[in-house]
Amino acid sequence: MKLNPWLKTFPLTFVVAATVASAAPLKIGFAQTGAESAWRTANSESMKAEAAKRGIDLKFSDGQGKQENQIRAIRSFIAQRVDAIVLAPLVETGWDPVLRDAKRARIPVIITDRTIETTDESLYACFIGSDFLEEGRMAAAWLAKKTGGQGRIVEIQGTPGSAPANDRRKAFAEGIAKHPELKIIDSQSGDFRRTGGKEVMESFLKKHGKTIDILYAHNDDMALGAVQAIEEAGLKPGKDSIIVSIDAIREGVQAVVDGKINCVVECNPLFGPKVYDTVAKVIAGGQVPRKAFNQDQLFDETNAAAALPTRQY
Ligand code: GYE
Repeated sequence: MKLNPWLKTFPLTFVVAATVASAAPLKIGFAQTGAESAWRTANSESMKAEAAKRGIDLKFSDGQGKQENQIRAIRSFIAQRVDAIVLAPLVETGWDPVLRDAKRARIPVIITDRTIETTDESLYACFIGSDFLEEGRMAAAWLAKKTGGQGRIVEIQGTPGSAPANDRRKAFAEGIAKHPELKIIDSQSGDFRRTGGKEVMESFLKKHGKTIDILYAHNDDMALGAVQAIEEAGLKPGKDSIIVSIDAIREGVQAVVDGKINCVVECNPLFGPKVYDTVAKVIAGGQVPRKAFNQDQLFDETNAAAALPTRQY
């Protein structure tokens, strides 16, 4: 057998060890928030399917809507010596101690989907997700135009303390502030869940009845739950009241086509490929943007029907 000249210079055991090491699949731990919405299911699917395609050994943890579960998952990823950790943080605060543990273990952390608040920016490599402030602004601008700047709004918020709930609330409030006749009369959390949206809308309808002109929901699932509550109250969603929500899941876009929701702002969850490209770069010591935002658009009666057949989530 003719040995390649490179091989001859190395002891065989080293060559075998090196070959085995390079063939070992990348081990990545992903701490997901839970399974609260269709958006979340699509995001988990994108992460799992892309990992399988690339031969990545993905350790997937469903946090079941609890930060302590996500923290425990990260600790277990550190113990398993994963190559990188991907975190979709349920809420914005409270991550520093566990991220410090990961840093000490020299395991890079990539934050996806939701941003965090930290006193030490070196605790994570980068962020990949949507711009929630921009989504809130888009919803407010669309509404102001549609209503001529008038109406009584009820708001169904996402999970308290989460980046999308905080940012969508803040940017929307700022957006409508220019229109004094556009007012939020009530606001409560539906925890990004369909049942939550339904329950909150039922209580709004009891309290405010037909004086509600507009519903702003922080995601489509809660808007769809509210649609059910409105119909059960004998009213026509999308007609008796205007409904705006965020995500643009297929069912949300379908509801726009059916005239039950008036506008959905897109928030794309299918960023598995982008996450793994970034993880690979970070592991190789390459430069990555600090924040990479997905491009999102908006669907209403003018473009929903055309977009529906190609919606991927
Ligand atoms: O809008 C909602 C989900 O963090 C962007 O979480 C995500 C949000 C999404 O439950 O449907």
